[in-house]
Amino acid sequence: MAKIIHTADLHIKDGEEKPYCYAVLDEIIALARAEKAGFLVLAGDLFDSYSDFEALRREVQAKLFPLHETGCRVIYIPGNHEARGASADLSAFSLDPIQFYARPPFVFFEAEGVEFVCVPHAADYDGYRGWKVPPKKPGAVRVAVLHALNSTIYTGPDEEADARAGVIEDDFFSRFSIDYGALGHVHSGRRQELGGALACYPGSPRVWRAHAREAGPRSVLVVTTNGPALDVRPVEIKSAGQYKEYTLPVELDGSIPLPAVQKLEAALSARDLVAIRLTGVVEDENAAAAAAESLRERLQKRSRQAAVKLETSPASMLSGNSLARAFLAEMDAVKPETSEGPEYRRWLLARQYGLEEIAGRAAEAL
Ligand SMILES: [Mn+2]
Repeated sequence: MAKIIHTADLHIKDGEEKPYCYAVLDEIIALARAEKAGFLVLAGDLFDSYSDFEALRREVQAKLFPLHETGCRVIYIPGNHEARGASADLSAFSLDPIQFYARPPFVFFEAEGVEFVCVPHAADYDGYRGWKVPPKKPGAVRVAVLHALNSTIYTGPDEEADARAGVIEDDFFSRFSIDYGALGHVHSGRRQELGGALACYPGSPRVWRAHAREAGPRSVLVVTTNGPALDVRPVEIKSAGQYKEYTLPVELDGSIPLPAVQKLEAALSARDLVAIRLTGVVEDENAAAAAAESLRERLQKRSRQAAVKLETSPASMLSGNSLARAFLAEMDAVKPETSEGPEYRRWLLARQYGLEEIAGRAAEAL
């Protein structure tokens, strides 16, 4: 029986994000210790760029050293990001005792009855049919470590337009008798049977950017082999926080309803990355912009990072619209007497949604 902690795409970055990245790494190391894992597999993009790799590799090495001392092998292949802006050949670096495999096309080794095929990231893997991978020993479990896209698992486009990953074919897994594909590159978790193997993207263990693919709890995979059977269990990384996005309607005067802000704050953790879209029709967009900035400052105190985007339109765009004028007159006629309480809130929302609807139709008619 062997136990492997499988993670990828930590994207450790120098500068203000460094403490966050290290908190995530520390939690992964603590998990590997607690699980008494025999292997920690880092399937690429451990660093965000070559310069981060160069600046921080010694610190990361020092962090991982005690784990190695307790008997956990650390296996690491470079992803597409380690090569970003590289001015030296990655395979010339030693991260000892981390088993860093950067020499193309692959490195094969066996430990504790597990055979590893470690494939550093490449722009393509077209020549893999010619690779001299030894035949699998009877009773061995074979793990491929890859940082790549696979079109069966991930059907969307590579959203990293400036740093695309090589594509690995399904046939790779059957050809080399792979039991488990320890993949990296796709930041949301995925698992799929591929050519007789179970291939998994653990997803990034941290929130790398404001993007839907980063949403949801961040986790790593604990893979336990029991003969040919594999058990794969995700474990959430709490220090990662989550990516959360919300749309908030603003009032006609550009203000943001306080109850909505308080509700949102209550749902945030200090590690979260939060992105807000402010929508609605406003009298003056400058007032909305000022409210957006103060909301950003307020949320910044309650989260790791906050971004607020203004997607409003000014009501003056509608002043020449007869439907809008008639609608506002009707709404004024049913305006509640007090400007507080749920009834007034409902009225405000109804007016706002009505105006947005009219604004949308007016835009279509242009
Ligand atoms: Mn990548």
